[in-house]
Amino acid sequence: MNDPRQPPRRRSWAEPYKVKMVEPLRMTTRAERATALARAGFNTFLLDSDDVYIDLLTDSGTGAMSDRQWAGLMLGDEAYAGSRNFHHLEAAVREHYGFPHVIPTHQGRGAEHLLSQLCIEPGDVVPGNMYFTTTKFHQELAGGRFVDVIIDEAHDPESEHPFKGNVDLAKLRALIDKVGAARVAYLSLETNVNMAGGQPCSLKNVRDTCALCHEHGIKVFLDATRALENCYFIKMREDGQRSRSVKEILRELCSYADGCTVSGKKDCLVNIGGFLALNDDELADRARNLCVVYEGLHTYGGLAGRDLEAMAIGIAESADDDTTRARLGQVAYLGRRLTDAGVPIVRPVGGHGVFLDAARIVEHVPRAQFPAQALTAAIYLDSGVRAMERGTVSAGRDPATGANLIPSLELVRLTIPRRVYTQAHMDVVAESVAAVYEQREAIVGLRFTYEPEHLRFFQARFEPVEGTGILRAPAAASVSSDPPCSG
Ligand code: PLI
Repeated sequence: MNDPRQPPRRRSWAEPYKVKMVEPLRMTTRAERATALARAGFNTFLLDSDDVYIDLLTDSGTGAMSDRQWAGLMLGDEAYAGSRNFHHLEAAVREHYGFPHVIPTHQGRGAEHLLSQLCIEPGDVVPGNMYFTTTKFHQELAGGRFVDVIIDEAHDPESEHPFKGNVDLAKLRALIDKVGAARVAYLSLETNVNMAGGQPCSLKNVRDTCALCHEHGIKVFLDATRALENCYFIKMREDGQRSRSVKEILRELCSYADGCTVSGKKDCLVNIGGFLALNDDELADRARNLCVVYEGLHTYGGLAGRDLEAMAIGIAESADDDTTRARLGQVAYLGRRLTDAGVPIVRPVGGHGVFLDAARIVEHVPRAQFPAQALTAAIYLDSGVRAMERGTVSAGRDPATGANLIPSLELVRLTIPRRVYTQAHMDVVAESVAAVYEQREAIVGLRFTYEPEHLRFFQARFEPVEGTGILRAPAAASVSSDPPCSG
């Protein structure tokens, strides 16, 4: 019986699924990891996954599919044209996102490419709520210039603003006044803004932003890659939304926009796939036509029929309050453990990962020596946990001047794949990051030994600016983290 004089006891929650199949992981020694790190040029993208224990590089395409999705793979209709799986995907997108035209693409950047080529003229500006690497790249490839119109709080890792993904309407208005509406190709509105730490936009802000754009005849395209996760934050944080389902909120959110690009590898719970969805008939015809050139016929867009089926099923599974709650709950758990250990992270904890504030953690490493890249390498060395740099390396260079862009946020992303790791894995991650935090002063900066021309973070190679390891020698000798979960 509940005792009304006692405060209600906090009850644990658990995921709304259980494990049916496991994938063994290889444990490595610290010496093996040191060798692998040097071989990878201190870039975690260049590590072999066999050398990784817990892989938090990305939540993109790394999720676990359900038994229903695996069964769906067997129902693949591999016809070149008009596959029935395309119609299943089309129906799922229409039901959940509400856009009538659906063009599958091999992944999110395929949709970004089509949209950018169709809607951007050389010299146009494309405002958006913080850049994303591939999105901005395709906008620039089409001759556009990205302009950031996100609220200032998004650039402050310590601000507790509940909707750090919001567009600053004053910044957007000033930009339209300055360049003229005719030079604004469209507004690119990302949900759960990745580079800000997985931070959501409010429903009100999306409504107001779209209204302002439409007043000026400017279209709004969502990057709805993590829209469902954004909708759960709306449900929990926005006045009047608590009793609504994420499914209902998603329909309303999308109803304000003119279309969306989606990387299905996130919210849609598949290992490959994406789509472009549109309202406008004529634009959709042109997109279907361009799809044939770059992706494949407009009913498969570079995917197999089975991939389309898995994505259709994944959309419906993700649009479920319990699934999304468990997803965000696991990310929040890791965030809490790191906060308890005193590690500076982006606040509030976002949707798809916990972002370490590398600028504060390794403040002795200058930005020109890539502190977040160095911290990422040190975490891998400690425990075999693979994270990703989201700072100066990811920001790239100014296309006009060639100078390194120095973003306000210098972060390491611990990205949580969906439905893959347990709470015990999160404990190992938290303890490893806390151990590295304690030795942070021993971390040394990095310099390029190879810098690719485009999206350099994927393939760049580095070396330490002093010595040969990522930790100064005395600290490197004093630690032993073999095996990662001994004791
Ligand atoms: O990796 P793609 O091509 O399926 O999707 C590109 C893409 C578009 N928008 C957003 C917000 C993304 O996060 C995104 C890809 N993200 C990756 C790969 C990530 O690791 O975050």
